[in-house]
Amino acid sequence: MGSKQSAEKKVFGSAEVLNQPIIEWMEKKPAKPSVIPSIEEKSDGEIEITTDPQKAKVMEKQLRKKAKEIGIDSKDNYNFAFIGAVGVGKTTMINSLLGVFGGVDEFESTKVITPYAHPTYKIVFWDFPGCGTTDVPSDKYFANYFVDRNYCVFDHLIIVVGERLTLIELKIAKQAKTFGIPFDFVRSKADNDLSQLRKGKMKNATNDEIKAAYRKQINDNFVEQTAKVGMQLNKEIYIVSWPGFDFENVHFEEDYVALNEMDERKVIQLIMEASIRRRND
Ligand SMILES: Nc1nc2c(ncn2[C@@H]2O[C@H](COP(=O)(O)OP(=O)(O)O)[C@@H](O)[C@H]2O)c(=O)[nH]1
Ligand SMILES: [Mg+2]
Repeated sequence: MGSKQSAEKKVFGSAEVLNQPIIEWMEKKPAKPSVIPSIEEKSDGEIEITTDPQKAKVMEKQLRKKAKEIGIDSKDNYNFAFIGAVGVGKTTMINSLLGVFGGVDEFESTKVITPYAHPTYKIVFWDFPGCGTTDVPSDKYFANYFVDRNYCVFDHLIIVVGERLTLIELKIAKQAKTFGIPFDFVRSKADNDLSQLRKGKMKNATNDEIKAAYRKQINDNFVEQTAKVGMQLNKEIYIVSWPGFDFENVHFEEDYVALNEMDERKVIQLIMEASIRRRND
C-alpha cells in the first residue's frame, strides 16, 4: 500500500490540483477578501495592531506580497495552517481529514510549507514543518515562520499539541491573539493516552469515566502551563486521535468509537463551519 498511497499524497498536494477548485470556486461566486490585520512592532519587541493608516497600508502590502510568495489565495479559499512541534501528528491529521489514509511515511518530516486542498470544500490545509528537526531548529522555527508574519496570511491556525504544551505553541497562540487571527488547539494521539489509562490506574473504570478523567487532566495541564507564562486564553483544547477521523473504516468498529472517540466530530464541524462562513461572506 505504501508506494501507491504516497504517490497519491504528492499529487493531491500539487499546485495543479490545488488550483482547480480555486478556479471553479471563482467562477461560481467571488467571496469578500479576508481582512488582513495590520500590525506594528514596538521598541520592546511586542507587536500590536497598528492604528496608523499609513503604516497599515505598508503592512498590508507586505502581507499580500508574502501571500503571493507562498501561493496562498485568501480571497477564495479558507486557509488553515497546521502548526506545532515535530512528530505531534500534523501531517497525519491533515491526511486523515482529507480522507487520505496511510499516506504518511513516519520517517519523512515536512520540510516546506505544503498545501493540501480539500477536494470538495474551498479549504486548504497548510502543513507546516515541525520545529525541532535539524532542518528547522526550534529557535529558527519561530523566526522563520512567525516573527516575519507569514502566518498572518492564514485564516485560521490549528495548533497541534502533542504530549506537552510548550512555550512555542503558547507564543504562537499569543501572537495569533494579538493579530486577531482565529486559532484553536488540538491535542493529538489521545488513543495512546486513553489506552494507557485503561490498562493502568483506571482499569476498573468505564469508558466515559476514563474519557472524563483524561479531559480533566489535559485541561488542568493546559491551565497550569498557560498561567506559567502569564497567559489566559480561555480556550477549549480539542482532543483527538487520527483514526477517529476515519469514518469510513474505524466507525464501523464500535469498540474504537466507544473507547477512543473524543472531539473529532467537533473539529470537523469547526472546519466545515469556517468554510461555509467564507462561502457566505
Ligand atoms: N497513536 C497515534 N499515533 C499518531 C497519531 N497521529 C500521528 N501519529 C503518529 O505519530 C507519528 C508522527 O506523525 P506526523 O503526522 O508525521 O507528525 P508531524 O511531524 O506533526 O507531521 C507517526 O508515526 C504517526 O503515525 C494519533 O492520533 N494516534
Ligand atoms: Mg509532518
